[in-house]
Amino acid sequence: MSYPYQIKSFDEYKSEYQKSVADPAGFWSGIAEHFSWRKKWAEVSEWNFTEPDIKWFKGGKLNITENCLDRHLEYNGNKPAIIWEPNDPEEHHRVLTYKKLHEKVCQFAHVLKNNGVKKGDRVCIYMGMIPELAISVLACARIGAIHSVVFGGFSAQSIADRLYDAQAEFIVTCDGAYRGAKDIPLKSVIDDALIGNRTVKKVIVCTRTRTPVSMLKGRDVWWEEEMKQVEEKGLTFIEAEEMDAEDPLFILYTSGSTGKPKGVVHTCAGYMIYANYSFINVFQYKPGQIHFCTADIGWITGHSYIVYGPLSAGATTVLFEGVPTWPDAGRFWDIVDKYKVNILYTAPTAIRSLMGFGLDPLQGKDLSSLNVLGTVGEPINEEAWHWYDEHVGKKKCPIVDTWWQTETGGVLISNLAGITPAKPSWATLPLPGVQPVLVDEKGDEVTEATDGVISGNLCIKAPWPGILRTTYGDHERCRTNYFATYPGLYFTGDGALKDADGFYRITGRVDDVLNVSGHRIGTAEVENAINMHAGVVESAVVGYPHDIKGQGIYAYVIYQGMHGGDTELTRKDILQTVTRIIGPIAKPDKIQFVSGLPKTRSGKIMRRILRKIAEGELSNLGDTSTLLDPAVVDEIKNGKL
Ligand code: 6R9
Repeated sequence: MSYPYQIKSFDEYKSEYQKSVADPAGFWSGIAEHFSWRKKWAEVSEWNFTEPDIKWFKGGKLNITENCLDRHLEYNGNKPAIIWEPNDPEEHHRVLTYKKLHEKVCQFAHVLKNNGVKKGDRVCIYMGMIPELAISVLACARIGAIHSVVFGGFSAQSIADRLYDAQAEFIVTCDGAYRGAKDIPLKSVIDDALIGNRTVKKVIVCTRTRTPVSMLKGRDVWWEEEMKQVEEKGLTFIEAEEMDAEDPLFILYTSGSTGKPKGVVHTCAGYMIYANYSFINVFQYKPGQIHFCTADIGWITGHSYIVYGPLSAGATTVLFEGVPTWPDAGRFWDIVDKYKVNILYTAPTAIRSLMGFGLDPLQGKDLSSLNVLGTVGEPINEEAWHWYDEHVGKKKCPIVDTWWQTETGGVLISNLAGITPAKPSWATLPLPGVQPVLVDEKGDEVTEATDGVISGNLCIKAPWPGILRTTYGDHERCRTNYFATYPGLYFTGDGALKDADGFYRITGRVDDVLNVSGHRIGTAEVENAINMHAGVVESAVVGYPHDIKGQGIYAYVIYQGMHGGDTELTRKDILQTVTRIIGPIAKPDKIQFVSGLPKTRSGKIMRRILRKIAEGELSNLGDTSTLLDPAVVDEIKNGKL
């Protein structure tokens, strides 16, 4: 494949950017032309941010899997699409060519159909990082079913909530998953999630760990047996469902500042084009290169930069089952050397954790195949940036610091590898088609700079094709969350700085969303989970700086009837409760038992004060005069962990 819309110089970036702002329709239709359409669109875009109502390529008909698979078969059928590296380096890896992947996707699409899945049905996918996960995702897209991938670390309760919210009727899962030294019993978690569930009709179970499972008659079927039936009929192809450009492609749940996670909805054409465009431009992918994104497909990064972006570009994408530190902290470097990886895309938290092992794990690793490095998920500190640059990239690989969100579908602000300038810990410039603006609390654009730098809340003025369209089943929630804070603008929830060159630096969330090891977790979600524990009267959760995770979770808990005063046991019980309700990723790092929380006279918790105490800034707590009971602050300060 060639990529006529790959930007080749800084000047070209500037002119493309200008064009994208002056004539978005002309700009995006020039890119959309390079995809396979069943029917061309009538209107490039139609939108308002009030309702919001956003449409791209209206009237167009297509199927994303024809773009990710079929169109590569003629010239690149024997090229590796997916290289799968198992958790255990001793186990044999697998390579799926485009031809093989196409065949498997078609066959599994038959399996889905045979089990009653139809266009528009919601299919929950809860699997480890094995090729069958990508196959399931693509098979859903092939027949127009809406996939909702749930990360393998979420608890039964979290899955139950998501199944209910999406009214999902089908689940694809595994017996278990390997992650480092751990085996995760996925099917048994699904069984728990299905207690009391009224919508799910079928569960398809793929074998991976041979963990014993219980298979419910009439509901649960084995992946292998279902595939065998299709194979025995000699079926290797299924016609792709013709989808409207704006038909939903997937739902992905993500945390917000209030309530339960929301189901972000992306649609077929706009998402595809944006994932592809951003992949090709940010990473400067060249045909034949090996791309390794270390994210899990359970997060948006895996959707866009393991599956849809690379495959729509005919690229080779590495899918890694395990974790960076098992069997040792040299695992990423072994994978890079084994497959001659050219592009490595990971998270700052992974880099910081590997830094902690020193340089020994890098001894004897070649890494000379690397051309481009990338980071995503949270702000990268300069120390980690320089370590990545020196010890991994050997100072010859551009680092792209890619800022984006589940809601944006693809990267919005980043340097383009080797094409536009990099600046450590700055995401730098917006991609063509993206118009950021920094606003103050009132929503007015900030123009006043301090020392050449403007600071404000990051919003986007106009839609790009990959923007979310709604939150599943609750459009009003989408409006209030993203489009109502500053009328006429998409509000990201992040704060940012902008320097005199127009470069952006993302400083972090300005709402009650935590970013722990690059995972988004709402403080309210964690509080609700803690409050489920019998004996907890009330709790308040804030973030605090954490050397490796970026942010840690600090919980203040009012508790009654402590195990005869055994706080250690109570602490463990609370952690257990949070693990059950959400999953291990939401476990507080610190729990401080308190007798009261600082509240205003109207009963609002003053989180600002709790945040400062958690950060260790005890001397400057600001104005506490509006508190109902200022004495409580001293008590909390004195008891700080
Ligand atoms: C892709 C992804 C989104 C939040 C986002 C921001 C933070 C992501 C970042 C970054 C600074 C970067 N974030 N990339 N902050 N620099 N390069 O991570 O999506 O899980 O939805 O998280 O992550 O705070 O708002 P998601």
